[in-house]
Amino acid sequence: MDTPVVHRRHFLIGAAGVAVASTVPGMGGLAFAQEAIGTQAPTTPLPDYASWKKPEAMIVHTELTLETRRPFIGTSSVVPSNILFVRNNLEPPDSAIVADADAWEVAFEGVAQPRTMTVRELKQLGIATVPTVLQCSGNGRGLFDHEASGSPWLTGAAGCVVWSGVPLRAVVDALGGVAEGARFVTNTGGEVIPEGIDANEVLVERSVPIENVDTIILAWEMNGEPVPLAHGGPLRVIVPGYYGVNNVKYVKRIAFTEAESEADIQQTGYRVRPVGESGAPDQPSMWQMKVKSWVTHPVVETPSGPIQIHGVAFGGINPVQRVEVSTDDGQSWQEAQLLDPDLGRYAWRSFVLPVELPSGTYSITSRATDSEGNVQEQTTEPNHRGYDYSGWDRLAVEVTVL
Ligand SMILES: Nc1nc2c(c(=O)[nH]1)N[C@H]1C(S)=C(S)[C@@H](COP(=O)(O)O)O[C@H]1N2
Ligand SMILES: [Mo]
Repeated sequence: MDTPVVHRRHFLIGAAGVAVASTVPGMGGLAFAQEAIGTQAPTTPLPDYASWKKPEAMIVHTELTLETRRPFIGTSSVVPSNILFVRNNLEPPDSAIVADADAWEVAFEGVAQPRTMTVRELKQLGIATVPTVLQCSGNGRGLFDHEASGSPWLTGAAGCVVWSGVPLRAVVDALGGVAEGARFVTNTGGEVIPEGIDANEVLVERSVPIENVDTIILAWEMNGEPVPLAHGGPLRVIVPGYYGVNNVKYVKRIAFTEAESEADIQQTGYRVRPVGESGAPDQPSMWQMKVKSWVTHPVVETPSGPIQIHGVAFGGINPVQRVEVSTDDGQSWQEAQLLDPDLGRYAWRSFVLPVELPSGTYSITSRATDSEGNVQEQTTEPNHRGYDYSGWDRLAVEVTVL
């Protein structure tokens, strides 16, 4: 794609600027977004395990956190693997594990006949294909005013991906069913835990409610190829509609448990609470995602005349029902058209609104509604860790129509 020039804007000059200022106290988030959505040359090289990504499409926050630049998201629903974001809590395992992917072993516990199975054996039990939105809990963290620790993701810690693998239900049936009393599916990542630290502090082990047993798949294929190491190959848990962290990569243990995992990432991490409070197990866990959408084109500037405003929308566990677009900072809204294909309730849906805009500066944003009538929020109240900014106010883009 062409490389748009990123212009610094003077937020208080002009009518649109005033309107933005009224909904963006401090304006830090939006100003930051304006700089980072552009396609300026990358300054930090890609880490080795993700060197196959398209550098110009990625913001490299750290070696373990790579974000997709906003305008690189297209309208054909599926995000190509080479621009999909990456988020690791720990160093990924050695790439040798994907060289012989079928030999990877997973321990199944909390079933009538517990045992270890290889990917080769799992491939004999069944196959399902599910498009899902993979979104980090911290997507949008950079749009909050408070300085929550963690990567200041904008919109690009999310992507719609097609997964293939075995339905967990088929595995459970083959192993005699779930043990009595189980309330959670607890999945453990296959990273090597560094010596000398308490495993619970770093272990990537997440529990989700057992109801998900009928939608979870254990995926060995992503967008038509074996799941790459960066995205959790040889085998990854996919919990449709749930935040990224629940989609455990290089899964080595799947247990039906009475209690949630003891790991910090479950007990105190990924808990939604007011700014300044510590995480605790009685706070909401980052499980089901919220209804959300954002514009992906135009995002910086565009010629005047006919403009196809487009973006993506999803409803977590519910399908998207409608998307509205505003070009005047939320004062008026127009119904956008949802584009085909509809890849199902867990996928995102592209939308488009054709408009004609005279030269000037516009605050453009979108607002999605899901099939249950849940409407994307106008603003997201700060939460301590800066989880999932979904407000259409700060997801707006300031676009100069030339
Ligand atoms: N084993 C393991 N699984 C993991 C993680 C991890 O660090 N280790 N990170 C989680 C988080 S926080 C997110 S957002 C997603 C990111 O998936 P991706 O790197 O394929 O984009 O993986 C999740 N699964
Ligand atoms: Mo995440």
